[in-house]
Order: sequence, then C-alpha cells, then structure tokens
Amino acid sequence: MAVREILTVPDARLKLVSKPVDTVDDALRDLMDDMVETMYAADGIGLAAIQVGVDKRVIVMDLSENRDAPRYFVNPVITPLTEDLKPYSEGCLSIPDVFDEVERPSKVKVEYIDYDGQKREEIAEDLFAVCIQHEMDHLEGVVFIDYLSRLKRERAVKKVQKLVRQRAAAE
Ligand code: K2U
Ligand code: ZN
Repeated sequence: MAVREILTVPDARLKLVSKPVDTVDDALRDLMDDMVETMYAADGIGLAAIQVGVDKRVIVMDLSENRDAPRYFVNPVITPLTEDLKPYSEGCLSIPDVFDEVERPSKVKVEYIDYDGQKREEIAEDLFAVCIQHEMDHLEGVVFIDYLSRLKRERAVKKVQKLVRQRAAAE
C-alpha cells in the first residue's frame, strides 16, 4: 500500500468524468487500498479515485469513530429518495482549508459493487448521504465550490494555490 498525491484545484484532471470499471480485480483492489491509506493520511472521511489522478468510478469512505471500517464503492449509482434538501458545511481534500455550505438531498439509495466484486444496495442518510453525494460529484468532474458564487469559487482557488505554494516552499 502507498499514500498517493492528492490533486488540488485548479488541476484540470479534477474536471474529468471518470470511466466505469470493467472488472474488480487485484489491480483495482491495490488502487482501493492505496486510496484508503491516502484518505487516512489526509484525515479525510471519503476519497474519489480522480483525486489521486485515476479516472475510474471508484470511491472509498470511512465514517467510523476508530477509522477502522473502510467502505468501497465501485461504479456507484445514487438515486435521491426525498426532495428534502439539507445544508452541510462541506470541505474537500482537493480544496484544503476551504469550507462552505452545500444543500443536498438528505436521503439517497446507493447501488454499487463492493471490494469483492459483489453487487450491493443500501440507503444513505445524514453524513453518509452528504459524503457519497460529494464523492459522486467528483466522479462527474464536479467539486463543491462549483455550487458557490463565482467570486467565492475564485477566492477559494486562489487560497488553495497560495497554500500549495507555501507547502512546496516549506518542503
Ligand atoms: O472528497 C473529499 O475530499 C473527501 C471529503 C469528504 C466529505 C466532504 C464533505 C462532507 C463530508 C465528507 C473529505 O473528507 S473533507 C474533510 C471532512 C471531514 C469531515 C467532515 C467534513 C469534511
Ligand atoms: Zn472532495
């Protein structure tokens, strides 16, 4: 397993629409293992493959208290189960130190293939619903600042570019 670099805005790769996975094989499991290690190292609770530069429809997540229950979603499909929208202050590992409110359906159905290649379906609510929809956006090339005003989005990108420059200078 390895910690991979997380792409940050305005990297154009974050705007790509990710491609469906053909087979859940050992190579894909190696990628998912690296994604989980990368997510933990970055103190994230979710990560989409495009955030480490791989345009495959793969998401990992861990909402557990002890950070020891990783979840794997291959070729996920979500269906909103309510028109009820709930606001949540979102962040993103590809947009560090930026947080802002996004409204999303509060309950969704998630159909996906798991780490072992088995088809699964479950209902997501609360933080699980927020996180899976945030990650699904990544698979469509969308990041949460795309829902904000142009001014807020431009300020966020400038803030991240400055932070990335400072981190590079400190290395
Ligand atoms: O896609 C990512 O960058 C992972 C996000 C997932 C996430 C975004 C918004 C709301 C919930 C989850 C990172 O985990 S951002 C860090 C974080 C951690 C806890 C709560 C909110 C954001
Ligand atoms: Zn994100």
